[in-house]
Amino acid sequence: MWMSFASQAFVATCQPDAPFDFENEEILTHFAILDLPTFSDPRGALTVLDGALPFLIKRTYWIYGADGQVRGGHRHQRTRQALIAITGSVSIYMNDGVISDNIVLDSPSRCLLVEPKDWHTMTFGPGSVLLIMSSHPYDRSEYIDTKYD
Ligand code: T46
Repeated sequence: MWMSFASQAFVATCQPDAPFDFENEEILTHFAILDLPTFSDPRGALTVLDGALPFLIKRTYWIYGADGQVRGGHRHQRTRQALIAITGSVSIYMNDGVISDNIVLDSPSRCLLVEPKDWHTMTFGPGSVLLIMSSHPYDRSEYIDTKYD
C-alpha cells in the first residue's frame, strides 16, 4: 500500500495482497481516503475491499432514500468507520477539531475513513446509497453530540 498526501486528506491505493497490519494499527491523524482496487472489463466493474481497513468490521449498515438530507452530526468515543457511496454522491463534512474539510464520495471505489475524533455530517445527493462499515456494535452512549468550538 502506498500513500500520498492530497489537500487535507491522504489517499492510499490499496493492493488486495497487502493487508493492513492489525497488530500495529494506528489512529490516523488526517482524513484518509482509500482508493480501492477495481477490475473493469466489458462485463462491468468489480471493486475489492480485502484487508484494507485499519480495523475489523463488527457492523455494517447502509443509508438510502435520503435525497437532499443532512444526517450524522456527531463523533464517537471509540467507533471507527469506513464510508463508501455505493451509488450516487454523498458530501461528507469532516472536522477533527483541528482541520475541517468537505469530502465528496462519488465513486464506489472510494472509501473514506472516519476516526472517532472526526465530527461528521453527510449530505445526500439524488439516489445515493451510503455503505458504512463499523469497528464496534451500535451503542448510542458512545456518541458525542457536541461540536468542536
Ligand atoms: C454515523 C453515521 C455515518 C440502529 O439501531 N443501529 C445502528 O447500527 C445505527 C447506525 C442506527 N440505529 C438506529 C438509531 C436511530 O433510531 O437508526 C436510527 C437512525 O440513526 P442515526 O440517527 O444515528 O443515523 P445517522 O445517519 O444520523 O448516523 C449514522 C450512524 O448512527 C452514525 O454512527 O457515523 O450514520
